[in-house]
Formats: sequence, structure tokens, C-alpha cells
Amino acid sequence: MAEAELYPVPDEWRQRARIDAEGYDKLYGRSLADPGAFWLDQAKRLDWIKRPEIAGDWSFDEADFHISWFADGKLNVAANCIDRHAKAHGDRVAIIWEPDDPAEEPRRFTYRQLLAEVCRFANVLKANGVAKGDRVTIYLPMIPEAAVAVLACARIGAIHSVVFGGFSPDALAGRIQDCDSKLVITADEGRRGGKRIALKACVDEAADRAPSLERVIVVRATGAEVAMRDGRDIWYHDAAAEASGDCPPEPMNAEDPLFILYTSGSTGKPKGVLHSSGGYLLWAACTHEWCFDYRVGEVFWCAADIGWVTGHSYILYGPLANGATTLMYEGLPNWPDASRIWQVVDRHQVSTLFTAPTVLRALMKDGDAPVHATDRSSLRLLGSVGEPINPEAWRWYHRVAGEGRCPIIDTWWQTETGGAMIAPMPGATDLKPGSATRPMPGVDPQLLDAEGQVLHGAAEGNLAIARSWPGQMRTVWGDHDRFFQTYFTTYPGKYFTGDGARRDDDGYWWITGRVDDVINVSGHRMGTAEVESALVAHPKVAEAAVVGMPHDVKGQGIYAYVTLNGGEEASDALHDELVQWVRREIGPIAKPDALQFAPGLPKTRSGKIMRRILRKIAEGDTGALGDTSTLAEPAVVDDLVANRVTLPT
Ligand code: 6R9
Repeated sequence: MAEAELYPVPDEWRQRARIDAEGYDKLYGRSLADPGAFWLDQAKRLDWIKRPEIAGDWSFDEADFHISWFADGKLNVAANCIDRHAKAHGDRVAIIWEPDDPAEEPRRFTYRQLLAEVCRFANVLKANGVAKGDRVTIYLPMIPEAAVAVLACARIGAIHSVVFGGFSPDALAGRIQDCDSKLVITADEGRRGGKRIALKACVDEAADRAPSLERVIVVRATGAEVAMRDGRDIWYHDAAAEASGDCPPEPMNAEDPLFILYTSGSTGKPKGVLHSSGGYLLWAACTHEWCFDYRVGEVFWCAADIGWVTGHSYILYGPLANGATTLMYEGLPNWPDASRIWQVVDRHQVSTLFTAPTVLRALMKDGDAPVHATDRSSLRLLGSVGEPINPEAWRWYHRVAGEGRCPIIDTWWQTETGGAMIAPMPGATDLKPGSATRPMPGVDPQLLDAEGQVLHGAAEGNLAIARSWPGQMRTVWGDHDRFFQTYFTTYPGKYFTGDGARRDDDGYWWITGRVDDVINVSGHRMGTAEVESALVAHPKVAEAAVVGMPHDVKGQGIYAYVTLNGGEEASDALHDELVQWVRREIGPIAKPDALQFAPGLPKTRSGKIMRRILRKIAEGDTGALGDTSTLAEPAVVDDLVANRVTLPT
């Protein structure tokens, strides 16, 4: 059994780590016994303009619902991530940038250089009318300017909303409008795996649907020719040439918003998850140190995109707050070939690599030779995030990539949580493949059954968090009621994660995946409702239902059932058209892996689509459809089973 398989803390880590097993128990115990003192103590990691005297002040109850941390503290996040390091050790490299094309030279920015770049960008934003509290949408590829733009917002107190460069013009327009953002920062083009992405053209298209947009700042990345609209678009390099490299950081209240990041939920359009300045930064900094035990001089590589929360917390905010050297990679892990990710490790002597199970599964398919072709002796830790890591991928990561030497840090968390919540500490936690192990200090996870009863000991149920932590999201932008309804009503008085989990006899946590209508495709969240509404927006589609299906590389794939309008004929051409349609409406990550034309969908007599049955059919588990007697038309199920779509292997 997987549980019997234990990987003890290696001797090297036992000796060098800041926190050992006993240290973890003490730290965790104190964090729950005296949270006020514990967090005010932790807050000393940050540079405060005014040091807080209040830690957490919160209630998850409806009558008195509020969440705040360090409410009387004042700080500037960018000053914490840059200025204090620039002052103390300005020549230390803050960011290493590795380009898409391995033939090109990497770029390096010391903390001093980063400070100058960020100040310049901040002044350009100010010159374009951006003030404290304004929203700025960032739609950039993984180029250094993306980091600079994010930090420039933080410096002047503007709220950044980074939109992943793979999202469509429509998705971008929705995210610009929702937070009423007047300015977008983009690039002529992005590059990934040798391909070009026409970002500026996407912004032009989005602008037609986003009337709030007044100004577009365009970074020259590839040099491609792009149309510039007079009075709206400006080149960053032109504006920067006139901007000063000096910009004082804006003093911010700890509770002032730092950023919005849109994420999919089980219903409705994506939610603008809002994070605070003080609590979020402290959480990112603490968890970066606890999970990865970062030491000065090491190179830390989180191989995510800054369009996702992982990139926010572990490419930028956590590492930079801790004065780390962080690596930012423009390209794909397996381009131009399957060795690339390891070549980047060797080229920059990376000590910690933090990536997603889907990447590992894709690499595993190419066998061990591309890994063995590289050295990797600089690696000391390997991290995983985004979805449950299957034990096979865990073992491969450990044995092949890390040569048995590197602990695997499987971090469970969410956009909403700001940083890692359940994860091992390398010097403290014996590992079990597939388990995210133990909670971080301050995190109070609970298992609950469907009736809301708390389960004790070894058990399986739904995962809730019983108390607030500094990195918790503060609201859904523009819809505080939706925030409360989404997370605090399933289990009154608790934050409900939407995930299921199991706790074993040793108190280890195993995340089993989403229990709501959210699909995890390659570690990215996709709401089934979003894909469905894209499909029904097609003129030939009457109805659609979308569920997750097992996928050997992506973890989950997207399976769509589509009912056409009367008079429309199903065809291969229409099949492909619909798949492309979703891709265009939302972006490549939402493209259905399987699409089945269905004359009808299984519904209850009250008209509710029975997703349980659709999930079973998509999984190929058609022998166990369970009770179909409540269906309005049981015969539709037979048709669905007979015409099930299987993925090409
Ligand atoms: C950080 C991030 C959150 C959802 C989360 C869960 C899944 C993330 C995981 C994991 C098992 C892990 N998830 N990490 N499941 N083990 N180590 O991914 O945020 O994009 O908001 O996704 O991802 O289902 O609820 P986000």
C-alpha cells in the first residue's frame, strides 16, 4: 500500500534544515495555541513603515463576517521585495531570465537594477494616470517586464490583475471590464516553444468589448510589427526613456489590496480573487521559507507562468521578499526537446525546481534518457503543485530527476489561499508519495462529512479550514456576497476549499481532488459552467454539459456533451468547429478533449442535468451508472453510452 511507503528526511536535510521534526511540532503547536503572538512575531520578517500591533481579526460567521490581518500595520510590498535587499546587498542577482530559445543569452537583474527598472515602470504608470487603488491589467508573456510591471503596480499601490497570455480576447475583455481597469500592459508578441502569440492583436480585439480601457502600454518583446492606435497605445520604451529611475514607494495599509487574480469556480463567470498587501506577502514569504528552506546564493526556480497564483507567490513575491535569486523561464519544459527543463537546471545551477505533475507526466513519456543526458547535481529540492501528484510521477521525480537525493515538496493550496497550506518541510517531514503531508503553521484543516460533522482520526471527507490565516483572500472583487456564499455557507463558520481529502493514521493529508464542478486540466482550473456557456453561445448549439474525464498527461481532460438545435446535423466538421470555437472563446486550455453529440441529456424530472451519470460515461465506467430511475427519459442514457467518445492514445 502507498501509505506504507515512507521516505525519511535525508541526513543532509536533517543537518542543514532550519526546522526539524521537533521544530515543526513546536512551531505548529504555537501557531494554533497563541496565533496573535505567533503572527506578530512572524511579521518581523517584513519591513514595516508602521509595525502592526494587531494580528488576525476575523469571523467566518454571517452576522459578523470579516477578515483582516495586521490592520494597523503600514508597509510597501515592492519595498519589501526590492529596496531592502538593494540597500543591503544590491549586487545580488534577484531575477535570472531564461529565454524561450536556448541559443539566446539569459538576462540577469541584480536587486539594484531591479529597483531602477521597477521605479521607471512605476513612473510610466503614474505619468499615464494610474494612482493608488486603480486596477491595472497585465497581459504579458514571461519576459522580465512582466515581473517589473507587477512590482511597479505594488510600488505605487495600484492593484494588478495579471491575465494569462493564453486567454482569448473575450476572456481578457471580461477580466478588464469586471475590475473596471483603464490600463492594459501587453507586448507586441509572446513566444513559447518557438511559437509566436499575437498578444497586442488580442488586446485590440478585447478593447472593442471593454469600454473601460483607455490606455495600452506595449512592451517590445519580439519586434513584430503591430498596429498602434493613436491616443490609446504607447510603446513602453518610448515612455521609459523619459521616466525617472527614482520613485518613492507608496505607504500602504496592510489590508489595502495588492492584486486581483481571476479563477474559475463551479458556477458563473471567473471570480476576481482579491489579496491583501501585508497578510499575503507575509504568507508568501513564510511558506517559501518553510517549504523550500531557501538559502542565500541558491537559485530558486518555480516553473509556472505569472498568470497563475503559483507564479505570483513563488516566482515573485515569496522569493523576492526573502531576498532570493529567482529564475523566470519564458518557454516550455520540453522544447526544443525533452531535456530542456534539466538543461535550464544545469545552466543556472538551480537548487530548487518547483513544477506541476502534468509536466512530469509529459516528461515521463519520453523516458529517462533525456534526463540522464543532463547533470542536475545542483538540485537539492523538488516541488510539486497544481493537482494531486500520482505516486508513479512522484517516484519518477524522486528517483530519476532527483536521483533519490531530493525531497519532493508536494504543496497543496489554491488561488484563494495565497500560498502553500498543506506541504512538507524538507528537514522535518518524512514523505509519502502522493501525500501533501502536514499543514503549514497557522493552518487548521478539518475533514467534514456531507452533513457537516467533523471527522476525526483516519477518515475521508470534504476539506475545510477552520480558522483564518494571513494569506487568505479577502473578497471577490465587486461581489463580497459571492465571496461569503461561495466559501462560507457549505460549512458555516469554516472556509470550504471545494476539495476532498483523506487523513491517514499518521495524520498525513491526501488531497483527492475537487468535489465541485471544477475540472483540473494540467493543473489549471476550469469551471465546467464556463465551457458550457461558451458552447451554448454557438448558434447551432441548444444545450451543453461538460464534465472531467481521466487523462494520462493532463490529469483531467474536458468531455463535452452537446445537443444541437432542431434541424442542425451532427458532423465531423461541426465537431471540429465547436472544439475550435471553445478554444477561441476562452483559450487553448479550455479546448474539449472529447466532444459527443447527444440527442438529449440525462435530466431529472425537475430538469436538473445528472452530471454523475455524464461523468461515469466519460470515464468509461458505463457498467455502474447507478440509479437512473429518477430520469425523465431513461432512454437518452443508452444513446450516450452507445456513442461514447474515447480519446486517441
Ligand atoms: C496553487 C493552485 C487549486 C486547486 C485545488 C486542488 C488543486 C493544487 C494541489 C492540488 C492536490 C496538490 N491542487 N495543488 N491538489 N495536491 N498539491 O494550483 O491554485 O489554480 O487555484 O488550483 O488545485 O484541487 O483546489 P489553483
